[in-house]
Amino acid sequence: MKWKTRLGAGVTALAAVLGVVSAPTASATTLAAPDISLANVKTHLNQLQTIANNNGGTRSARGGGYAASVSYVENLLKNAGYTTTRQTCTSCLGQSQNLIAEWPQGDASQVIMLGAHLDSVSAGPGINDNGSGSASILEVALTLARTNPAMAKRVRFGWWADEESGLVGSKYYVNNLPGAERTKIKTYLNFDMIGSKNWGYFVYDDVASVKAIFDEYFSSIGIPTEGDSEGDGRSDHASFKSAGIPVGGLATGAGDVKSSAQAQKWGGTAGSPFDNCYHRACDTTANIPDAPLEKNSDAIGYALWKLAVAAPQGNDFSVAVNPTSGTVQPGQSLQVAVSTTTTSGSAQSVTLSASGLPAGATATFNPATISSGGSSTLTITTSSSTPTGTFPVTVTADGANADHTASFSLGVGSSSCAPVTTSTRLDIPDYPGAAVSSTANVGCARNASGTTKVEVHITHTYRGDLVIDLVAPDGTAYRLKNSSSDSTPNLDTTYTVNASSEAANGAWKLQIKDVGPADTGYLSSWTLTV
Ligand code: DPN
Ligand code: ZN
Repeated sequence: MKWKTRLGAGVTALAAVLGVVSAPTASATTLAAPDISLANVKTHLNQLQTIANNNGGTRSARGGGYAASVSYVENLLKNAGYTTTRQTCTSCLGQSQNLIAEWPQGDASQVIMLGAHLDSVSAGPGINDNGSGSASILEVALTLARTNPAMAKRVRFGWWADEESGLVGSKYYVNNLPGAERTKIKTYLNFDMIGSKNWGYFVYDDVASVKAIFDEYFSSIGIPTEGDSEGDGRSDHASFKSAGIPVGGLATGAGDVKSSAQAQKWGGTAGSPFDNCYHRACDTTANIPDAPLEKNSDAIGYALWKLAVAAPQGNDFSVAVNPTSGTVQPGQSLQVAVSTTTTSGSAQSVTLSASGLPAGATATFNPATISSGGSSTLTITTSSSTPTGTFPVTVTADGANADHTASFSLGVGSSSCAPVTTSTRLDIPDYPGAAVSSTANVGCARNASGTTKVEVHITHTYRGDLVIDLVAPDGTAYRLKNSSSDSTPNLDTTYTVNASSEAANGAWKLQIKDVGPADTGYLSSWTLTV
C-alpha cells in the first residue's frame, strides 16, 4: 500500500466524521508542514497589547508603541538565528523602521517573502489590525528556525512600518530594492487582519497558483474560502504587486458586513462587520477569537513549507527477477530469484505477489514479505491441466512507501516446436470472392523464430492474382506475397518471416485472396516451421 501523499481526501473525510480538525498529516515520502502554536501566537499578541498599554493605548508608527513592537519581534528573531535588518523609512510617520528578517538557508536567488504591517492606527492597539498578521508570521518564522528543515528557497519576512497612512513602509522597501533584488522575490505573501471577531476565510486571488496552495490547506480541514476583494489595493501586497512581484495572502475581513450566505458558510453574525472594532480602541486582545487565528497560522505554515522547504528524499526501492524467462512442462515447477534494492531513503517493508499466471498454475514467495534490500524465491508450480503457451507474469512488490513491478515470461510446454504440415485441400474462389484461410496449430512454449519458414504449395492458373498472408495467433498479419502480373501457373515457394515477437503457441493461419478475375486454383498443402 502506498500511503496517501500530502493532504489526502481521506484526511478530510475522517476529520469530518470525527468532528475534529487536524493538522495536515504527512507520510515519510512527503514534507511535513508544522503545526503553528496558537498559544505562542497569543503570547505575541499579549505582548503587543502590553506594549500598547504602556504607550498610550496605541502602536501607531509615530510613537513608542511601534518602536517597542519592532524591538519585541526583532529580539525573538535574532535569538532564533535570523539575520535581521532595520530599515529606516524616511517617508514614514515618525521615520519609523521596517524590520526585515532572513533565514540564512536555501537558494538566495529565489526568495519567498512573507509580510505584515506592524503599526496600528492611533485610535487603538491594533491587535487584529495588524497584531494578528504580525504575531502569526513571527511564530511561523520561529517555527521554521526550530524545525530547521532543508530549504529549497530563501525565506524573508517583513514587518512594515506605517501601513496605516497608505502602505508607506512597504512602498519604501520595494522602491529601494535594486532591480536584481526585486526579481529574486518569487512570491510575496501578505497577512493583514487574520483574527477578525466575526471572521470569514478570504484568500487573495491575485495569483491563482498561490491561492491554490491556501485553498488546498483549507479544503483539507473542511473550510470553504472566498477570494478576497475587501483588501484589494489596501494593504502592503499592493506595493509588491505594483513592482510585478506575484502576491498572495489571507484575511478574515475588516469593516465589510457579513452576508447571510457567509454566515451560513462560516457561522457568525450576518449583517454585522467582520471586525466591528476595525480601527477602533476596542481592537484589543479581547477582540480576537482563537479559531481564525489558529487556522490561518497553520495555513501560512503550510504555504511556506510548500513554497520554500525542500522535499525530503522519499524512501524508494527497485525490484528485479532472475532469470527473466523460463519454461516448464505442464505439471512441473520452476524457481525465480526476486531481489530488491533500496534506492533512496531507508529500507521499507515489501510484500510480494504475482499475477498473469495461466490456469492451474500457482506462485509462492519464500518469504512473501521482505525488507527492501532483501531477496525472496518465487516458485511457480503448474499442473497437468495448465495450457501450453507463453505467459507474461507480473511480480508486484508492494512497499510501505512505493510500489514496483518486474516481469517474468513463463513458457509452458516443450520449447521445441515441430514443423506443422496441413494438407487439407482449400479451394481459392475467383475474384471477387472472399479471402480463405487454412489453420496450423502449433503447440510449444517459446516465441516464433526470426526466420520462421512458410512453405506453400498452390495449384493455380495465374499465380499473380494471389495475395498471401501468414496470420499469427494474436491476429498479426505478415504479408508473404503481393499480387503481380506473374502469369506463371502454380506456386511452390518457401517464404521466410521474422515472427520473433509472436508467441509460437496457438493457431496460425495462411490467408489467401484472389484479386484478379478469370483464373482459379487451390491450396494443396503448406508447412509452418516456427
Ligand atoms: N487592514 C486594513 C488597514 O490596515 O487599514 C486594510 C485592509 C482592509 C486590509 C480590508 C484587508 C482588508
Ligand atoms: Zn491592516
